[in-house]
Amino acid sequence: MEVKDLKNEKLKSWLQYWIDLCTPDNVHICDGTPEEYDCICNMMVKTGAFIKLDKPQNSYYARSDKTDVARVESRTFICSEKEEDAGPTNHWKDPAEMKAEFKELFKGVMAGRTLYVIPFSMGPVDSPIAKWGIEITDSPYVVVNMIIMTRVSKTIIERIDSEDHEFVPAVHSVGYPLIGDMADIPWPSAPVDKKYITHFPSTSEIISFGSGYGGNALLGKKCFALRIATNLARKEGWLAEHMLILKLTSPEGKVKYVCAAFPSACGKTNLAMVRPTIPGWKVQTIGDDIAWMKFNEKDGKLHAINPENGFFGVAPGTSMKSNPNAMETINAGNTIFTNVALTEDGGVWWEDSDTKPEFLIDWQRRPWTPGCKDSAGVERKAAHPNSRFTTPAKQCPVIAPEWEDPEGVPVDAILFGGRRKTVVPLVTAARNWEHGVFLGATMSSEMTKATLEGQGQLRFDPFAMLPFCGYNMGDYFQHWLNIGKHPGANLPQIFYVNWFRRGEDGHFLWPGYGDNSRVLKWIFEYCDGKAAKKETEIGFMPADGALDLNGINVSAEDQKALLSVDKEGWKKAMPEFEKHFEKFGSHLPAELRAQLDILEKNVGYEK
Ligand code: OXD
Ligand code: MN
Repeated sequence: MEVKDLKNEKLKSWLQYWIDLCTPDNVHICDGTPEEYDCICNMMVKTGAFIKLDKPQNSYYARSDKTDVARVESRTFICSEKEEDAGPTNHWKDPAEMKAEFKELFKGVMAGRTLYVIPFSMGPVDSPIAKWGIEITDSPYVVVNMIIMTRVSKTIIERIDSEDHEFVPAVHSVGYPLIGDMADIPWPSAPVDKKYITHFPSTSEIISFGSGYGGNALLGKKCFALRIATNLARKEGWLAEHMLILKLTSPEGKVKYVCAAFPSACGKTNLAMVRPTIPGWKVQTIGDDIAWMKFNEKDGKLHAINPENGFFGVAPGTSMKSNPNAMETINAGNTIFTNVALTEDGGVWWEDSDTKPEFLIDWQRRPWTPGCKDSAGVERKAAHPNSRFTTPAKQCPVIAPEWEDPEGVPVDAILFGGRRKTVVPLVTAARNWEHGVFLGATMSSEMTKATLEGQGQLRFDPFAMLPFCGYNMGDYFQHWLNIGKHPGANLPQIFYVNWFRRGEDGHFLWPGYGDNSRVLKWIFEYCDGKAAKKETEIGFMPADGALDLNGINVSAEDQKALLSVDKEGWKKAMPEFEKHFEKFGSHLPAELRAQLDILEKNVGYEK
């Protein structure tokens, strides 16, 4: 298939516009087949962009430019017609001005390169919850990562062409044309102040310039499945969320589906694949990062799909101890590693993994030995802290058989949570939907730096969506409240969890990891109306003795701290809650203001 053969005017003229502007040497329409994947990987090995690893099998290694290592929130923009619609938590650019700037930036930008056209589905191709997109990119690294992370197929472009199927148009360039006989480099990208990751809600377009890394470039993930999808979900009455999805099976074989939103670095992938420590309980994975949930009119429940097809996980900290199922997924092969370290025997390594190598080549191509320091005397990490693995979800040993069910799975419980050393108990159940939305809207995590400095500053990250909500966050709160009013809705129960509470001497009060299944068990019973619970100032909590602690040692004192209300701590936090809500001005729903008033009254806070 070639662009000239396309019949659909919208599709054809969109593609032709960008081809004419970017002037690539070649155009390649991707089909997502294993042959295409292998062919592009081999080509990248030849150009030096990839190293083929000896282990795991069929796996590759890439090192980025050292200035292009993470999502750049400061260069991420919502280009709504009105600035107010982007809201106080997003950066905004005028859409017409942005497009005018892109006309210049993209002029000839793919000279010397191939323009790849990637047709993809977010979610199982024919799911009523799935959506389709086409990403144009000049990065072969993006193509092969997209083949793992989304469902790429030729059928999608053929059906867009013949059925006029809706699609999200997404354009990406690394912003590094090869002019004349200029040689390419392993990781082309543009300087930070030239990078743009932009979203146009009124046309559902995504345009990304200058970065080849992760969410900046794999446009199906954060740009489409969250920022654009939140806009579509608001219009169409569903939810696009930064949540894992897991299947929880009791020893009696009863099943519940749980979604959970935690900010980055709070263990979403670990919980999605957790190995329970309580006999007979089973956890299986549906997704580890994003959930799309739509009402199913038959049972009135929100049904969730994982729109992704792979895991793009942070490598450091992933080990047989923290997440054996993720390690098995990776070790099954077919994985792309980015910015980790290389071992002498042709494998990869990162901090806090299972081995202690004596020698490595670090992510910046330098020799590394344990304890080696940089020129400022600071111990050097071998892997970049945001180094990643891209690996197919289907390789996960605990992937649930229904993970690709086009109808999605009926959600019984939604968990919110963050990393809190103090105040926030192990688990709280919301009194009702509005209270649950309040818990999501006031989600917070301690900023590590602030904590080190002893300031205990909270960073509010509502619904773990701070960098991912594609419109005014206050209106997004209202959308969540509206979902609760859906006629005939059979809503999930909402909970707030905190695995990270510490004692005064700094020790973790809760063992975490596999033992988090004990909290999942209480949640399971709660959803069935069978959990022993007590009502408190902040919601419902496990009654004394209700949490299954058989076989672990949590002292009576620690249990008390984990499962009681620190009224003084809550009282002290209220001014920060007030400040957080003030940001949303007239967009803050009255119901949430009323929820804050209830909390303040319950904990005895006077304004
Ligand atoms: C991610 C993130 O990469 O949340 O998933 O930053
Ligand atoms: Mn994420």
